Amino acid sequence: MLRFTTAGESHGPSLVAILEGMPAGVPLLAATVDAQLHRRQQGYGRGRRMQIERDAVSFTGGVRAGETTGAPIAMLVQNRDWKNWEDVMDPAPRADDAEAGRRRVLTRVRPGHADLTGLLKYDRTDARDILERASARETTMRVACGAVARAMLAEFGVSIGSHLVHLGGIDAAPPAAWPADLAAAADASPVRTLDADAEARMIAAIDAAKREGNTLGGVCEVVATGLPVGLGSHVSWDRKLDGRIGQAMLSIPAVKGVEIGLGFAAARVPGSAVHDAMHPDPGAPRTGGVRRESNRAGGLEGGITTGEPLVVRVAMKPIATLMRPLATVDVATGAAADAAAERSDVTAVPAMGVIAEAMLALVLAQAWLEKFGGDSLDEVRRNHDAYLSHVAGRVGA
Ligand code: EPS
Repeated sequence: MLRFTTAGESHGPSLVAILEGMPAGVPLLAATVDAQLHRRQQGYGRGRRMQIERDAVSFTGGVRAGETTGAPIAMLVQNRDWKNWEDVMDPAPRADDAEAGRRRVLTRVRPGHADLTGLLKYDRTDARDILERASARETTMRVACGAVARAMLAEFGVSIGSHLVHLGGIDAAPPAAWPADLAAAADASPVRTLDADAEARMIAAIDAAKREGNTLGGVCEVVATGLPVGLGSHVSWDRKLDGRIGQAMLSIPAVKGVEIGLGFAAARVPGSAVHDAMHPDPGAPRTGGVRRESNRAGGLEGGITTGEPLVVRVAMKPIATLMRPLATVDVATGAAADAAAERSDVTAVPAMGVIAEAMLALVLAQAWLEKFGGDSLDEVRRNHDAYLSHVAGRVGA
């Protein structure tokens, strides 16, 4: 079972993750992880924090001489901003704890953030205890774990990319075809869109939102190619791959919607305009010797991969920290107040695409190891190759 957990606060000393269940023998360099961490730090509309951080991973377990050993993979990323927050975030009690200003206590809870719900649930008086962990800074370690999952999947020719298709009311024109390296093509744009015309309008919209003290949401499309038919299962609710992808995506901070294939649009048209007609295609083992006329299903039927590209769209609401704040309640006094305005981003939708890629990589690597599981990469490869050659002879054989 592939599983991971993360820990660490946005302005604490460091972020950590443990990824358990990776087979031995997966080639893995810190630079491979760092390349993904760097991608997550980009995107027009980020705040000053991203100029402070230079996220770089240290392996502290599970990797030796450039390969995984099969042991839990332990990873650490330092927060460079920690040096500015040591007094505020010190794990030890301090004599000046009572000085609210010095401790950056937050009580004017932000609508749309975890500030109030978390503070009440965990019975804290300072929402900083909540927001430091609710911060999307945590996604750094998801991207680190996702980079390891991608490294394993890449051994089998699976590749994952994303691009931004909507930002703050502006649609990008859908590309005629996805570029061969979708991730790299999108990374060339400051908002990670493939539509140069929309890019200019999106940048102008981000500038306008910043002037107005506002924030913007958007939608990214995530695509995985090179998958075989047969990951996931139809037999139980919690093994259906679409459900697992939905959960993974909705766990990303501020993500409010997920679509697979046609998604919501499938509800508005008849079945003949939704389902993908099939034709014999004996030379295509990944799709079970079948070719589909279209891929409206987005690469999943019955909770199982079809072998067509897996297509997921992920919608993010605007960030909750507004420089021109909404009305709220000060939980220290009970009085009406303006919400706190902390340093933040105008938009992080371009980065969300990179995070969604990582989450998809983790779900797919988990399903991959369930299907082809082994303790070494070679064992996984033998299981995978034997399955594909079996499937190649199935339809019409
Ligand atoms: C975040 C607020 C900003 C973002 C941060 C998420 O940080 P700060 O409060 O330090 O200005 O930059 O995102 C990251 C640090 C990151 O690495 O993505 C928030 O409140 O969620």
